[in-house]
Amino acid sequence: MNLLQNIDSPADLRHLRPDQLQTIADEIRQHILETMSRVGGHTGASLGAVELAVALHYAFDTPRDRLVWDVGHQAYAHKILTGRRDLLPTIKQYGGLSAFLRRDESEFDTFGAGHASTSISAALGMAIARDRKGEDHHVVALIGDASLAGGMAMEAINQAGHLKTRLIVLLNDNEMSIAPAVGALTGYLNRIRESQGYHRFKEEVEETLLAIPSVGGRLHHAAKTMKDAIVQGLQQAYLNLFHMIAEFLPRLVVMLAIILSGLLVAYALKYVVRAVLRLTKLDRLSEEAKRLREEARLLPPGALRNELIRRARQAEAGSHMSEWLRFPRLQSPK
Ligand SMILES: Cc1ncc(C[n+]2csc(CCOP(=O)(O)OP(=O)(O)O)c2C)c(N)n1
Ligand SMILES: [Mg+2]
Repeated sequence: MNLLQNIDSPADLRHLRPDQLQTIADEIRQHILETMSRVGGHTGASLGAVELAVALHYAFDTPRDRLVWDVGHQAYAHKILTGRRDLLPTIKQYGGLSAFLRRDESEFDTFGAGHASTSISAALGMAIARDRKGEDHHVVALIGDASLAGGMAMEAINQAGHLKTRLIVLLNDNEMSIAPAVGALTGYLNRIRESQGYHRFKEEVEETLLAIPSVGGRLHHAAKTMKDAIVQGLQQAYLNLFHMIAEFLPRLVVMLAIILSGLLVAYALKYVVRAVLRLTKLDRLSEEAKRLREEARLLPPGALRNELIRRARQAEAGSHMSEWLRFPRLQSPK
């Protein structure tokens, strides 16, 4: 209890560096285990909420910001951090600390609970009062996964969403109630949790690395540094890409416009050339028709003359303007 013995209030806790918080959490856990093994009490739920209590008292300005615990049986770390560290052995005993939260026991106990599912409702009331008084502190409700399924919690969520009051609700989802949690909401929470497969995977990798004797901590640190570097590198690459796009986009648009208009001009030219060629061919065919008619006129009536006249007509038909100026794709099938 090296660090913890100097923590008499959350204000003391907030003087620590973030890297000291895990030590504090470990010392609190040790204190709870040692004490409860002697005097008895709610051990499991409280052991599961040690880091949560440390983080909340560190992040929020308690008691100005209001923390509202649900049931209260998981708040031993909260009691230890809020000036009741040395009284913990008196818990659940006559004249001693309550096993739950009591407003007359500490100004940090904002709501005396014992029943489950009350925290959001109580916190909502506090948030509404805060707004009416023109104050600006935070109100944070902490609720367990089983208590969240209680009717009162549902009513409070419904009302809080309706009023849109500024309120923080934290779900302490330990997949546990008095017995393993069941029900539709538990199923829903499980589905959300499973969809966070990446976080699970990350936790498992971290746990595996940390479990390796002696070098585990360093391996974990190295892996984290490497992951952070990759993430940072990717973020930088994305940023560079966006910068490049922002810089080159106008030029790209101009280039595309030039290419597009070039294509259009080439396409138009193609048809001009084709039309010129056709007109030339038209002239040639009408010359041919004239020549054939001339030759046919010199011949006596008969098969050969008829053949020449037929070819001359063909050439005349071919030289017809409307026929030859029509572009091939627009021609109706014959
Ligand atoms: C109205 C009411 N019903 C039942 C209980 C009994 N009870 C005590 S703790 C608890 C469930 C707590 O589970 P959870 O909210 O997930 O918190 P955890 O213990 O996991 O931290 C229940 C139902 C109660 N305290 N109040
Ligand atoms: Mg639970």
